[in-house]
Parts: sequence; structure tokens; C-alpha cells
Amino acid sequence: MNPTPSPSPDFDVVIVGAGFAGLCMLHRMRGMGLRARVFEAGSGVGGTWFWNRYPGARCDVESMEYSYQFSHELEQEWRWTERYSPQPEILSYLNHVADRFDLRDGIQLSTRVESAVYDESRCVWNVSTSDGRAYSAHYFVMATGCLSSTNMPKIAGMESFGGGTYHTGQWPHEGVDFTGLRVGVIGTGSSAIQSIPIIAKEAAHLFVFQRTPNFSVPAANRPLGDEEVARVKSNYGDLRRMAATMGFGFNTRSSEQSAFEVSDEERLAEYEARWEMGGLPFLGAYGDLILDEKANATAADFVRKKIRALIRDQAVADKLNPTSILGCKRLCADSGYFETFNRPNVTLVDIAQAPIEEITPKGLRTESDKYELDALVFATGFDAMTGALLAVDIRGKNGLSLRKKWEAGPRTYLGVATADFPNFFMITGPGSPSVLTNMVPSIEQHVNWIADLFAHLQSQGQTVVEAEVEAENAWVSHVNDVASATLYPGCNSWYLGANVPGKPRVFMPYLGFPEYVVKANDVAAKGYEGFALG
Ligand code: NA7
Repeated sequence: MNPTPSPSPDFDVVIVGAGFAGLCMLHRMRGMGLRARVFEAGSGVGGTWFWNRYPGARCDVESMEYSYQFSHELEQEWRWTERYSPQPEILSYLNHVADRFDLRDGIQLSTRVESAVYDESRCVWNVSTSDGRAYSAHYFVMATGCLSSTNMPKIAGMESFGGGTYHTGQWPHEGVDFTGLRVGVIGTGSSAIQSIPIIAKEAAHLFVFQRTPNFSVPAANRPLGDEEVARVKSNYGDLRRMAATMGFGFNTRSSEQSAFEVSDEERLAEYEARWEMGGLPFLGAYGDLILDEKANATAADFVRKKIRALIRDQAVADKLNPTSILGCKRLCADSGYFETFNRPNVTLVDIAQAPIEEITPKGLRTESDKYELDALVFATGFDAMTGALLAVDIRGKNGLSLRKKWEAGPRTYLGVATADFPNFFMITGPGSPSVLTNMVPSIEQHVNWIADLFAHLQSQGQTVVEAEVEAENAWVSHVNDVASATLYPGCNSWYLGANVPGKPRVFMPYLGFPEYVVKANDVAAKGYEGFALG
């Protein structure tokens, strides 16, 4: 077959999602003179920050770094107010970006993309949307985020519950008033750890249903002073360049040194300093913390002692203290999480020991007890990395569906493309550093890389690009090999898909920043090695 490109599809590019990735992609496409349309399921822009409105939601990368760098004017004019921005401020920022760069007329809100089918004879993607319409596009780009498809556990009797039921990732816009209520929170991941201290202050009683205890370090959040902001802004480029050299892509103050290259006293002092400084850079203390179990234990034991010291009832401390590897599940950063369990109106319920059996009209029942509840909060996370991609029925060459292709786990080349799906791209897809980095610069790196590829095709008079299966196979093996050499695969994390029953266990993000950027640039420099262009 000799496909002929369609002379005039409705759009050059259809983009799904109007979060950090979709907005950036739209802006960049327009800058290249391409006709792009964004479809967004939400009634506003913001993606993650549109949906995750639970009390205490904030980013865990410092605001001044968790922001776009494509516009120096934007960098200079926006004023972050806290070290870690709260959700409403990040959402305002994204709305500001949509206005400032005149993006709104390119975004169709409240519209879900339901399917995207590649028509080989015309080299176009046919995209169907929830409003019953269909559009054709030359390129199809999923900018749907890594943590956007919520994970709602199936528990017997759920529909019978008489009180309010909420998921942290789909929080009501009007907020929830828990005053005087008996509230149950299921889950103790990052969303729970951020929201529990606030819900506990409102609720008459809070029951926290914990399956696995989680490590958390203090966020040490604080207002950002004018001087500090001015200092960063006067040298923003330096901060961005330095962050781009760091593992994880933000200023983790990471050290290459082994935890055993220093004395016990020195190591303790380093952990103490990082605990005081607050936030995820705690994990950057030594280069082997996530590589070597003994090194990891030095940091994990330090955190366990700290947790123990924060909790009055040592039986509760025992339950709250993780036995796992530090950082193997994403490390959390909290504001008063452990201290919340000292409150008389907070009860920790260990559902690993006595699992939840059913939800009843008046609350829930575990194997050993009954709990009367007026509201139930599911802080149970997401079908991470692949959930949102597979929610759309995407079909490539010969009608091959992405769901079928990825039955045993995601397969991509560089986390941006997948063989048999020409002109289809994912921003921060599985197999890219994505969630193991500061998402915003990783998004921009992907947007720029994809845009440069489009420009290259245009300059060569080419219209179709597709990942080659050999390149994809090699990349998938490489992603696995790198992860296997670390401690990451050793616990039931969402990185592995272990939180979703029945999901194949594959370590999805690529652990290798900034090496990934070097590799992606090298692929481009070699005329997009591993891609078939035509
Ligand atoms: P996470 O980190 O996936 O946490 C979800 C929590 O919910 C975790 O404690 C889970 O326990 C628990 N969970 C999940 N399913 C169940 C069921 N069926 N029963 C009981 N408990 C359950 O999601 P978050 O929203 O907190 O954070 C996601 C990311 O967002 C975070 O890492 C940041 O990057 C931002 P488990 O550990 O699986 O035993």
C-alpha cells in the first residue's frame, strides 16, 4: 500500500488534555503555525490541578521550579507565594497561562476523547469525542498526565453507603465541610498524608484506614519572601540549568557519594540537616540510597526514629512506621501528618491486619470491627501512567488497539511513541522519566522534542513517523534493566502498577534523568534513529 496524506484534515494536531502538558503543546504548535485543537474532559483547564482539590493539595516540588520555563516574561511576572504552592495557586497559574498566551479558543472543554483510529490510507487520525462529533488530524497527541485516572477500589456494599463519598482525585469544586462529621479516609499515600491533618481539624472523629504505612518527611512549607523570589528571578536560567543536571530534574541537592563513604556521625548530621530543610531532597543525601539496601536502611532507620518521636502512643507509632525501603514508593512530604495521630479525635485502623469486608449504609465493617461514618474519603490513588492512555480506544495500523498491544504492560520507544501507531505521541508516557522527575520541565522537554520532530518532518517533506519495533524492544529492555538494578521494583508501588488489581507488573517510568535527555537529543541528532520516517 502506498498511503497518500490527506490534503486537509480538520487539524494538524489533536491534543488530549489541558493540563501542564496540553497547554504547553498547544502553545508550541501554534508557534509553529500548526492548527491544533485541545479536547479536555474537565470544565476548566488545569489537568491534575483542576481535579485534585482535596484539602491540603499542593505540589511536592518547589513552586519556583514547578513552573514553565518557555517564557522568560512569564517566569518574571508570576509571583509564587509559598515554597510549595497550594492547588488553588497552581490552578490560577495555569489559567493565567491560558489567558496570557491566548490559548482558550484552541481548547474545547467538557469534551472527552473516546476513540482515535488511524486511517492508513489517508495518514490521518479520526478522533471521536463525547459530544458525538468526529475530527480528523494529522498528529494525535495524548497529554493526559500520569496520575489522572482515579483508582476506586471495589468494595462490597459501596453503593449502600448513606453518607458522602469522595475521591481525592475528583474532589467537589464547592469543597466539603466535614465539621461535626465522623469521617473515614481509606489510604495513606501522598493525597491522604496531605489531607488528613486538615480533615482531622474539622471532623468530629477521623478514622484512617491504613493498608500500608508510608514514609513521609516534613515539607517545611513556608511563605516565599520577596528577597528570595527576587534572587531566584534574577538568575532563573542558572537554577533551571542546574536542575537539568540533577537526577530527578530538580534541585534535589543530590550527592553522588555513597552513604558509607562518610562516618556515622557525618551521615546522621546530613540526614538531620535534610530533615530540617524539608521535602524530597531528603532522598538525595547519598547516591546509593535507592541502589543499596544497607545504604537505604541508614536513611530509613533515621526516618523511623523521627516518626516514632512524633507520636505519643508507641503502639500507634508501630503501626505508622513503614518496614519497607525508603523511597521505593514515592516519598511523601507532609505538614503535621504524624502529629495528627496524637489528636484524641483520630483513630488509626490497620486494615492490613483486619481488612475491610464491606461498606454498609452507616459506615464500614472490617474483619474485626464496625465503624459508623458520615463521610468516606477514598485517597486510593490512580491507575498511574497507563490508565488515562488506555481509557481512550486508540487504534493504530491494521486496527491494532493500544489496549491489546499493552496487555502485558506498556511498550514505548523513549516513552513518546509506540510502534504500529504512526503520528501518535505521548507526553511523559510510560518509559520516560516523567513521574521520577519534576514533571513540568519533563513535559517541556517532550513538547520541544516532539515539536522539533514535526519541524524536521516538514523540512524533509515527510508526513509520517513511526517508532520501529526493534528500537522499542531495545528501549523497553533498557528501562527494565535500569529499574532492576535499583531497589524500586521491591515494593508494591504505583510505579509498578501494583496498586491496581489485575494490572501487569511493569516498572513504568524510566529511571534516568538527565541521561534520558542526552539520549533523546542523540536520537534526534541521528535523524531520529529508531523511527521510520516517510
Ligand atoms: P497513592 O500514593 O497510590 O496512595 C493510595 C493509598 O491508597 C495507598 O495508601 C494505598 O495502599 C491505598 N489503597 C489503594 N487501594 C486500596 C484498597 N483497595 N484498600 C485500601 N487501601 C487502598 O495515591 P495518592 O493519591 O496518595 O498519591 C499519588 C501521587 O500523587 C503521589 O505519589 C504524588 O506523586 C502525587 P497500598 O500502599 O497500595 O497498600
